[in-house]
Amino acid sequence: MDITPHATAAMSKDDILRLRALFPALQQEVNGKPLVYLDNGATTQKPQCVIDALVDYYSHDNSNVHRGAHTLSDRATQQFEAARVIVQKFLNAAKPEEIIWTRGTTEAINLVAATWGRQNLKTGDEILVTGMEHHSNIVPWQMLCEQTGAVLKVIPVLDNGELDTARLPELITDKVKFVSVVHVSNALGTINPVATIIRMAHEVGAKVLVDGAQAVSHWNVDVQSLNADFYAFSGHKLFGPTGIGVLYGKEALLNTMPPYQGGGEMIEHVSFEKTTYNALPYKYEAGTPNIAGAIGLATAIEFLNGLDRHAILAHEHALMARCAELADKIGGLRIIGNSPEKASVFSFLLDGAHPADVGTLLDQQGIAVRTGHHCAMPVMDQFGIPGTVRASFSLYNTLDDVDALFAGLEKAKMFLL
Ligand code: 7TS
Repeated sequence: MDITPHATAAMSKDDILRLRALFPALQQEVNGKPLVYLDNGATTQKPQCVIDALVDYYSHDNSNVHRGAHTLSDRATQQFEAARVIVQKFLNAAKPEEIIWTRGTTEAINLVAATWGRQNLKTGDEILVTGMEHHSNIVPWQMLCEQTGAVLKVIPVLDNGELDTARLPELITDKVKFVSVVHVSNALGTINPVATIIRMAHEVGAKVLVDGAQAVSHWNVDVQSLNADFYAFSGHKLFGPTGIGVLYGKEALLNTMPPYQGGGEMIEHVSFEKTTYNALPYKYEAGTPNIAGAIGLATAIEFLNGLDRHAILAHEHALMARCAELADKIGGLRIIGNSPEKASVFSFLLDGAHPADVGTLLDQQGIAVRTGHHCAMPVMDQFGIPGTVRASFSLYNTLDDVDALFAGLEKAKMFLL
């Protein structure tokens, strides 16, 4: 999907309010004020259809998958595998076998580090990440470096929050065996040029994982046109349940990698002498999976498929434009992350105020934001700050929510400054 913002008209306020009405958690007061939920980067709220899918599954079909000789198990298995196909189509993966269920983005990245990484890396090989990664795309690679003697290298971030792409040719050398890069930064909102990075990495024979945790909720990602080797995301940031996520991997790669965890489901035959492993995708899915979670995530994707995602993206850009306009007017606000390619993440500091205090004062007014380092300490260090206040917007946020945020900040300033 074309992610340039101006392709389509944004949604009308009535459209947004109709959408918002489908999310029960948004229809409440917090601290005596209507909830303004601006913490979508942490997790999105769930539409009623997703909640109903979970209740329906547990009320009627609850059973273990792929093993029961009975009707409920058949029903659960069919829904679980249908969910996999829905995710496959959502990412435009070539086959359902390329979709591995995980607990989330974190587990998906750890899976690749522990399997492909341990199998393929040796002393002196390089792994490349960006300076704006979430800890879940740093620490698994550091652990792998300790185990293999590989070296972690970093693509620097410019002061405006953009990736320093001028450094790519000197960094992507034939020492680099793996590149793991965030599609959209959760702390800055920066959209990274992942297609370019993938192309350059492939030219030196490296494999690439894209951390899509903050991307898939904003536009349709096509893993084949990106030519990503691996793509990871979490269901809960995509209007689905917590505890379910996805690792996409190219079939040929997944077939050559060793399994991740051992246990039931991932085996073909077990004896004390030798165990053989199941075919894809089950080879990577040891143990009873999060069946309800997979069904809930598929319901969330079908919900999204029923919406005009271009119009939603244009709407999210309109919210960010309003933020920029109001940020200019309020004194002493410093935006952290001004990349020209940016998703609907508004990270900032108020001069002289600690982010945690700003967050508390906003919460007292019913406005939910996240404060702190956002699990991205290295990029905070680069900006020389301990953290930010982050408002992250989603399809159900209105321009009124942005106005409420800035009115809330004006009030907070009266207490703090
Ligand atoms: N990668 C990115 C870019 C993220 O934003 C997050 C979560 C993760 C990975 C990890 O996802 P998980 O579902 O496995 O935990 N980011 C955030 C955030 O910004 N606020 O809370 C969680």
